[in-house]
Amino acid sequence: MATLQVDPIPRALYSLGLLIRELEIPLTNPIQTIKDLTQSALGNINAAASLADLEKVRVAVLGRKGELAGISKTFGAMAPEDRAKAGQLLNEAKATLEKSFEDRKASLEGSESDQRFKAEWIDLTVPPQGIAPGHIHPVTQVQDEIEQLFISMGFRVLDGPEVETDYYNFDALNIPSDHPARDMQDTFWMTDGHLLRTHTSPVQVRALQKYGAPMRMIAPGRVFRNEEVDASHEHTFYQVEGMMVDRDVSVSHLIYFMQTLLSSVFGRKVTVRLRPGYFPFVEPGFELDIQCLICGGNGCAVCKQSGWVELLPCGLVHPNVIANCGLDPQEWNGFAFGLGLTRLAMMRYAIDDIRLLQSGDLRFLNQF
Ligand code: FA5
Repeated sequence: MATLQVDPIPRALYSLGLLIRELEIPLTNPIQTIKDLTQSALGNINAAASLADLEKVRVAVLGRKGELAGISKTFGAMAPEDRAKAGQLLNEAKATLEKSFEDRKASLEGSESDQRFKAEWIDLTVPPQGIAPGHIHPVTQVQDEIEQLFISMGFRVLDGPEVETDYYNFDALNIPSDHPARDMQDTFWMTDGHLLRTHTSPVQVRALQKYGAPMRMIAPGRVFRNEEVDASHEHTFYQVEGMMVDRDVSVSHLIYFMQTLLSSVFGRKVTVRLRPGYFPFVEPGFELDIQCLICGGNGCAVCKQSGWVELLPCGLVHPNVIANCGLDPQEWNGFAFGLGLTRLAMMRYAIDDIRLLQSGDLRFLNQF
């Protein structure tokens, strides 16, 4: 144990006759302590294996309450000339340690990012594993084909709102509110008086009002009906509206386009029948049925044992609709159709239950 000589006791204290004591303060030599501490701290800095370890060393040695700060507190008890020497040494030690700390930090940062880089390294040339590519839904596949076909024949593809007004879904299509035909399509009404469109026919009116005549357009889209679901009926399904308005359009134009549509989608002969049908927005109106391709016409759940599936109702646009769109029915006429797109996809791919199409069942969807 070293003995530290304290400053001479002021004369005044002698004269006052106060108790004179010889102070003995147990203290290791601070200069030696600084040297020892510097050596061991340098060792610890170099031995730090991570940035976190290094930070611990820094706080223990160089921190505000660290060992160097602790030593400096003992300087007050030193002789002034020793104090100056110790102070200088302390500053040198601090500078040495700080530099060594920064060097070690830079090297650790480098190696840690090297390690991370190695750990996170990705070989971009490795072929992907277990990725199941998606594919186009069968209804969308048929829709895409129909769009391409009609575009090639000079039709434009239009869209319309799924939430419709009473006016566009019914009134403008010659179905006033007291008309019994409103009951043909069970409607989802909204509390504000709007409705979910029951068919794509409102787009006929919107198109003619917006673009006028002559007009060739199709409008694929989703429609909604509040009805019982079975093998061939959904509450939500797809239709493609089609319309051509010009001068002197006749039923033969209509039949030509229907034939072109069906032979393009099926790529082979399919049996259809045309029979009279009633829709207030066409006159004359027809039902075009296809012989059921699920059972070959023998009768099944899809065709309700009839051998026929209602697919493509159509007709010549009613003069009242032409007039409701602001056109002169004496000058303009046309044909319109409302293809059951979901049912067409069923026939095309021999799907025997319409509910599969929106089931989200991957065992079903992955077949396409
Ligand atoms: C209409 O919706 C008329 N707007 C079609 C039309 C347009 C006629 C232009 C004349 C001129 P319909 O309600 O029959 O008509 O429906 C048309 C087609 O949609 C049907 O032939 C059928 O293929 C399909 N369809 C009707 N209800 C359902 C349903 N619940 N689920 C699946 N498909 C349906």
